[in-house]
Amino acid sequence: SEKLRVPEALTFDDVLLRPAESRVEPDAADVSTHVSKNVRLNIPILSAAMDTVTEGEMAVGMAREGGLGVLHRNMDVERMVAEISRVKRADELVIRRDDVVTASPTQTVREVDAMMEREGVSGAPVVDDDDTVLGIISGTDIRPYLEVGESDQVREAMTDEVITAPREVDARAALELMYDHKIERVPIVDGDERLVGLVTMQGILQRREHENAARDDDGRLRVGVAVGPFETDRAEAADDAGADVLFIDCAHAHNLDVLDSAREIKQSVDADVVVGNVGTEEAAEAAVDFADGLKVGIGPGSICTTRVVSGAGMPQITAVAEVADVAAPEGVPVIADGGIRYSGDAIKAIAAGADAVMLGSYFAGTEEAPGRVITMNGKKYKQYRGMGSVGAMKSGGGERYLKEADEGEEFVPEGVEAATPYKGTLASELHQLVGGMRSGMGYVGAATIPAFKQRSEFVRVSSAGQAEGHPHDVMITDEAPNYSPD
Ligand code: RVP
Repeated sequence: SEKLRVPEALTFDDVLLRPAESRVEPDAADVSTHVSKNVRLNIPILSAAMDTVTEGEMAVGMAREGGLGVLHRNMDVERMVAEISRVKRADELVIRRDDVVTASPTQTVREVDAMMEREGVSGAPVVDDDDTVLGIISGTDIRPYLEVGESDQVREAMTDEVITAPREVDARAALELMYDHKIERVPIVDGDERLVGLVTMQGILQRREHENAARDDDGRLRVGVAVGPFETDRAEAADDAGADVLFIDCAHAHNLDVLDSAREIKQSVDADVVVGNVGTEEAAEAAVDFADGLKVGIGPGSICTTRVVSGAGMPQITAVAEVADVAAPEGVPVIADGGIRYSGDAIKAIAAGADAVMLGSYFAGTEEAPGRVITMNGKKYKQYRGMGSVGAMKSGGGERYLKEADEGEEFVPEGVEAATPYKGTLASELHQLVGGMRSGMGYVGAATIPAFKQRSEFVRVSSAGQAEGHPHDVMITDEAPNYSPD
């Protein structure tokens, strides 16, 4: 029957990269990439918009390492704005007035000591009622007063010759001031000597530690935000709060109502708009004229049951390749979302045509992920659940699957609630992930992501070949940091 003359679709385990002549040392490979038309990252990695993967802490961690965290949308708009601000402010040179802990001249030394301890700061500008900077007080000023002069007022103990700087100060000038005057913080003031911010030595050093961070034009960390396909208000609020990239968060973006709405959202925001998920050439064609990026993945996710429940899906390597065939000639970046278990899968996705990859389960076990830590049989796990699972849909995620349940009615879920081994820090996971991807670039002989996409070729792997590729006929005695038999 004609109906059964069907095309083949492949996924990660079906293919391997063909090794090729190379002079590329993995460490020297440049892994920077575009995640959307106007946003570049220094590593081609995104963390998934899931309520057990990406909130502010994960997004800060991802951006500091050069990637992008995409905040999930199982939270109200107010909280979303707060999470965006948290990322945007994390590495700012100038701490804004509202976030600066200040002391008043009439507080007692004891009160200020307790306040600094509570707020986790080691010094504070002293300001009067209209925010005029009168002095600065630090642990060193306070120490001689502890016990004997504890009830003395701050104005007695503070240093009143304050070195301040104007708003326009840059990191180098601020550091020079600090070295010249042997101080650790410089209040930033307006023309009337009113406090508008604070620069600290610690803040400057912290920024230096993250040289590879993904930053916007103002030097703030980048952040992505998921918005529902029909949530224009959320999209506008995220845009106003400084989101760099909005991700239309839908399990089937080839739905024409979703595309109409996404098009409208694109028109009302400044941020880039990535449309997803798609998995076919036709879907890519329907969105490529307005999208700033296309996200690919219909059913590959580790916690996803879409293919089983609905009978629909596209094996991920084929899906990425189909979408990339349409998107690449138009200059629209492609993100491969879901199904990545190993660094080898991630670099295969890029060979298939993706510019960047998004992972959920890989990061859900890290400290930076929001999920609960669970102990089972003496081993630590973290909660990890699909956004289409009953639990996540109950807390608001149903719209991704274009589903709503009326009161008393049951959801038809397309995901499961699970646990994943607890893993330690995001930085060490990313080190393994990106390191493995660099190795892949070395085997193919490509020094950049665009060159790698061009140069890489696949070979098809049989199930015997697949078994050969994993450790076999041995008993693993020591766990490797980048391999676990599943
Ligand atoms: P993985 O990295 O394989 O854990 O997959 C993560 C991806 O799975 C997400 O980025 C999202 O596209 C998809 N997802 C999230 N929830 C569900 C579901 O409940 N079916 N799927």
